[in-house]
Amino acid sequence: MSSREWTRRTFLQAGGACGVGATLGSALPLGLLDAAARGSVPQAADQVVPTVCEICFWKCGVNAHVRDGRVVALTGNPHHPLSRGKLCPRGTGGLGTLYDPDRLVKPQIRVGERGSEQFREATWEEALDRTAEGLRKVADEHGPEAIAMLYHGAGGSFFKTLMKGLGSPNVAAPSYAQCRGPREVGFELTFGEGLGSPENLDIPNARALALIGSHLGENMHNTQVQDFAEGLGKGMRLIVVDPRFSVAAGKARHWLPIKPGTDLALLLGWVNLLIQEEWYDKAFVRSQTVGFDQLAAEVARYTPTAVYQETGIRPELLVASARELAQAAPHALVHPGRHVTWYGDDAQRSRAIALVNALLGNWGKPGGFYMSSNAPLAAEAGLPAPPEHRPAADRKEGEHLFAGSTLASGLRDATLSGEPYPIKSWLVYGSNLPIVLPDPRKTIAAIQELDFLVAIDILPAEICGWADVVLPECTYLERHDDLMAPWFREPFIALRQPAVEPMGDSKPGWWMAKELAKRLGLEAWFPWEHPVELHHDRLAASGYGAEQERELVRTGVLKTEAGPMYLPEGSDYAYGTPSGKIELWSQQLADAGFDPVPVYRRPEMPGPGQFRLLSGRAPVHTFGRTTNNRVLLEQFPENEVWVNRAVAADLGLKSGDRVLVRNQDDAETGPILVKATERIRTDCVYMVHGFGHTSKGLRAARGRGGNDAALITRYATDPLMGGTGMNVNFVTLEKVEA
Ligand code: MGD
Ligand code: SF4
Repeated sequence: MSSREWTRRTFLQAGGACGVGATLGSALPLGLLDAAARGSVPQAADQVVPTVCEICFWKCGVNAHVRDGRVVALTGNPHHPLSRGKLCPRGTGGLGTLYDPDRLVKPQIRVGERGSEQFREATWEEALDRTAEGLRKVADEHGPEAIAMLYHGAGGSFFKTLMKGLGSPNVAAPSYAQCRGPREVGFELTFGEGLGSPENLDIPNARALALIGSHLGENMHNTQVQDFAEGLGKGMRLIVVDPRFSVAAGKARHWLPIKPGTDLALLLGWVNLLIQEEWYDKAFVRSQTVGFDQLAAEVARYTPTAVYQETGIRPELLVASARELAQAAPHALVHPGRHVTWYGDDAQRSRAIALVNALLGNWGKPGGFYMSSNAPLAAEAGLPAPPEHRPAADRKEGEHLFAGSTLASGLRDATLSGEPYPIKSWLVYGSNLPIVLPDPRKTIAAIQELDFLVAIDILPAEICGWADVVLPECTYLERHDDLMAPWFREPFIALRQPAVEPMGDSKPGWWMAKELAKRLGLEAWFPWEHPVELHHDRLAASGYGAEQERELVRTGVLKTEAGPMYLPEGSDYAYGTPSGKIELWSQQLADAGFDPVPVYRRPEMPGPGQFRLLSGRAPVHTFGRTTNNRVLLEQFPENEVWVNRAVAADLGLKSGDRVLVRNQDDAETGPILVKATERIRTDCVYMVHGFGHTSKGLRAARGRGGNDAALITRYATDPLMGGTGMNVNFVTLEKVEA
């Protein structure tokens, strides 16, 4: 028996190999007990299949309860370190995605104009042939680098392999330049490493936590919200800096209702106070950092009074909040945030957050940044050497020097300009680009420059309406993806495996990528018949045996031994910076012509009658991905525009009215409901992102609420790394008469 036959049989015996829900003897009572305790699932389900959630990108372990070939409930996998037996409301509502009546279930080929959303159904054979032909033609005429892949989600890994085989480096996810990229850069420049996902924050043991616009609880990352609740339960003191009285602010000891755009001034004010009052951790700073004297000199001008003039935060509140952090140090944290692309100074603002944390001396300490570990997992072996290729087209030489990943917005811009070289085809996997990238007008113009666009999606999202070919993927509950082994405080490997058969003629991404590879002469990049063989090979090469493989299939998780979470007192940590220390003053930045210590520069402020547009999350939705999910829509049917109550009264508006929101470039969205509230400053308005869809196929989401992305026609590019700050648009409101 070959190792491949053995693998397949092992997986089949343990269950879940081929798209059929598995009968999991030992997982059944565990899953049911857990769920029954929460009273949320039927008392008797036929099968429980442990797999990995994809309603957002946190990747919790989910147990799918299957009866008669249908998933009837989703519960948190108690074995999985990220869910610990619980899901967030979005994860529980994943059934609304699985059984969405608007799902794509047949391949489609465009028949009308691009963007007209007119398609005919096609066979897989025809759709794949057409896709391979489109890609091949572009590669032949312009070189393989003229094919770009824009993606979001774990299933993208198989298409990334395809891109490697083709010889294109132009692969990007918007989660970098449109989300947490600036934060990674700010921390890399200061501590020599980024924070990744999940971030290594020891929130349960923090005695003080400051949130800079991170609206934990509305922004729902399961483990982090559990940690947050645990920390608060243990008496953690909370400081919330937000122009809006968020749910988290309701639990805070100090709410700092900051003027939007001025956080960097506030952070530098905290740095200055920690130094001037000698509240910083002197021993830590002496042994672990360089550049303290230069930092102290640079920040001396950010006095409480100067900071007040910019931020509107009263000096005594600035001092009290800094003292709160200092008193709890080193068990105190300033949360680094996640979606930090706000004003174009985002990498420097993140660096300022890193500086406050450095002065609190919390690196490697309980209640600070813990040391993550990950389970050993070998990369796929035996693949051919990738072809030589040109550098990525996302930026020009010498531009955005500190970017650590390819910029999705940069690939869009290269498509539009043809510089540094033409991009002529997009392979889009699970990313609704007209809503995800700032300035949708540019995105549509770039699409018009393409010779070929293929979209791989589960729903007829807006991007599909612009595609030449649409390939329907089955959902995360119907497919295998590659193994996952994230860095976390408890290292583990997790398996995504199907609970039920794919709906209609939808197919897993791995199958599509492999079929395309065959047509493109790249079979050598997919040397397996089924991903379980890939899983087995990677596990075997990492030293895991048959019993561990079975455990992974049976419980969805394989845990390994964790390294120490904290650094021993006095230990010599080798920071990944050029100096090997935490860099309070950055030579790297100075050499590149940037501020070695962040400098606050006042951003443009809204004019008379205008409001700055801010956006955020709701606990039951993930961007625009869930706003067609009828289960979740029952809980949060549409977004509202938050307006300060006094301002609303001046404008003749009250809660429940509908308005059109128009920006400085005359872009418009709505009608959207008004929420008149004291919980927001007078100079800004706020809406939850992800609503206001226009695609005809999204029958539940279409025309519901307002689309903040339509109003983001202006953005500020981060000079260090190319992130796109989006909170730079100003809007007015116009009442729509009923
Ligand atoms: P934002 O969405 O930008 O980022 O989560 P966050 O890190 O929280 O947060 C917006 C908050 O910032 C709002 O409260 C807003 O009022 C405030 N804000 C806006 N401008 C300013 C300012 O100038 N200064 C300050 N101090 N505050 C400001 C993002 C995170 O959420 C990410 S990246 C993902 S991928 C997940 N997505 C997601 C989801 O889609 N749905 C739900 N429910 N949860 C999610 N969690 C994750
Ligand atoms: Fe799923 Fe919620 Fe976890 Fe995201 S945070 S993976 S939606 S359960």
